[in-house]
Amino acid sequence: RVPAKGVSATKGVAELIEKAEEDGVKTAWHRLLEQQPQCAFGQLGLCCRNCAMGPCRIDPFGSGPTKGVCGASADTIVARNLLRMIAAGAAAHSDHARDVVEVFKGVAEGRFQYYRLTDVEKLKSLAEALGISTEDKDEQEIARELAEVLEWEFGKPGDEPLRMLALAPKKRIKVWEKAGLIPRAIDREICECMHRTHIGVDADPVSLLLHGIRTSIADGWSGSMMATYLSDILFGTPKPIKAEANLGVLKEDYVNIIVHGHNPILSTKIVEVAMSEEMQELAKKYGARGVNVAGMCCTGNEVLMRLGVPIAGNFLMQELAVITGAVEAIIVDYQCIMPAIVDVAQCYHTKIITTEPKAHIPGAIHIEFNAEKADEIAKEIVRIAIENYPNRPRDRVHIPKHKIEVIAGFSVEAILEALGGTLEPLINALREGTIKGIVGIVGCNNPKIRHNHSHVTLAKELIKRDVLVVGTGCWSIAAAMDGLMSPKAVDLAGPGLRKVCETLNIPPCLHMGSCVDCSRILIVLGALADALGLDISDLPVAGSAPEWMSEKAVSIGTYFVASGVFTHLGVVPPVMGSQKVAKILTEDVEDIVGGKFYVEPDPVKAAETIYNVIIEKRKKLGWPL
Ligand code: NFS
Repeated sequence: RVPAKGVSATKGVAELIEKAEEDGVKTAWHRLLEQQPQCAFGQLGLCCRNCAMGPCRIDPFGSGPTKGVCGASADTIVARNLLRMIAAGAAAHSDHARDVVEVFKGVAEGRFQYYRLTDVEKLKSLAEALGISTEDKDEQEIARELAEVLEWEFGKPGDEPLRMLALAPKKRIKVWEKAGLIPRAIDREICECMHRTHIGVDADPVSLLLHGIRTSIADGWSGSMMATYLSDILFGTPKPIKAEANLGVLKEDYVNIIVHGHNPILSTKIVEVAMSEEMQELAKKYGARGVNVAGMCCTGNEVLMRLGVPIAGNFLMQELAVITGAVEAIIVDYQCIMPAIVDVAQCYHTKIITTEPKAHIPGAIHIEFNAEKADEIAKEIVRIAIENYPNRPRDRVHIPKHKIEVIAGFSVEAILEALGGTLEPLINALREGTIKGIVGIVGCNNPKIRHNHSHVTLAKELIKRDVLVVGTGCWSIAAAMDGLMSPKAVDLAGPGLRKVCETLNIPPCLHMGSCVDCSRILIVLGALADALGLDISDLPVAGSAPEWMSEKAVSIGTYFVASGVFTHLGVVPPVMGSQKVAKILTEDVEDIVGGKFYVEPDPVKAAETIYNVIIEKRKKLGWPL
């Protein structure tokens, strides 16, 4: 049994874990218990299965083998494994971006009638930033030219830098140039990760890790950045919007549909179609009062930020949503979708519907989505959910009561607007010390640590020290469910931050979007640095992924570091098998890029250290402490 009361800081989670046990259902927490003890070689990063002479393991205590069959040392193996994690993470973000580019291109060419260019201003500003003239051109024409440039980001030949790097601050580019870290093409860097880590190629941990940094820059400043920009252009740039968070957003007498995954191309359509008169009426025919759509994980963030769709939970809550017994369908695209939801769904009536050619789950219903027929397909999917309503096992339904108000939608543009159109008020507040610094908290959940506890504790510890917290992903959902994104949360902020929040009418924790929207944080940092004539590494800022688990989070953490940010990880990464690699990541890398990793599982201690780093940076700038 899982000690339900202790596993989560979020209301409603414990009661559903207890329900799972009563219903004979296993969750990630149960499966984690079954996995104990987990392999120590794997945890240390000391296991190599990159060729068939292995698998090889290095003895961390030095009494067994110190080299793999090919002669690879612990340092080589650990660095190679980390590089592959970065490659996978960058691939996930960037392949998502590629899908958005394809739809964007289709819209530009007039092929996709169900999507349109919503934020034309953003379209023009991105085009201009990339050197595409917009004069005397209509929006379709600009979009076509932009699509072509962005398509080439993935596989362009030659050694020219990525075009999207035009959005990075000049001072950063200099740092990267000096260290030979400028990425050339997204797919190329990812491909090179795989090449370098093949048997008998790169054995030097330094050169392996530097290429990891280069690959992560391609993710943050191009792949993820593109996904954010184009999603804004297609669906609108988020503005502050009120909604609700936590499983209590599910409704007893409505057809409940959850959109889960990452890409707004699918989820936005599902929301639009489900909310249509036609579908609401259809739901009534099946005995429900209507259709209710809620989000989960990062695509939940996408539709929360733009449409105010309530968010039901973050990564570790996907199975719990099914366990409520009140969800007719979970509609997924890709990433962070546990295959387990299909197993759990077998004990209830929930239909799991996969939609992506590259993400099938055995036992799910697969209905392939395509942008050309978006509305027809979305209707077919929503209909399946509605028709499933009469199958709800009424005697086994339990929706926790908890839900809470959240203000989301803080895109860079929205933040600027709250500030009155310029960064000046924020810069002044930072300079004077009303706000001591800014920390971006991002990333997943991990059942190895108490669900959402580190997310909310770190945030609370920071805002009480007058540090403005912004963030994305599962962190932002955790913060929302804890009330940290409601105006009332100013009560938890220090006096300076409180004053700023009250003047600007913003919460002390700002929801900036999904995981690809970590790129929004980069834009804010770059703009702050430029406005002050500094480099990002000089700013009193930091990053954190307190409960990370995915390879995407490794890529994000690395591009934060690459961008000059002191970056905290709350879960120990699998690198401790090599002192050398651990030292490079937590010390030496700072001399090259100005940022470094810092690992601390305790969120209170982490907050202290992060705060001290911010104070150190303020000292160097001569700003009041
Ligand atoms: Ni990002 Fe982690 Fe997944 Fe989103 Fe949540 S688990 S790395 S936060 S949903 S991508």
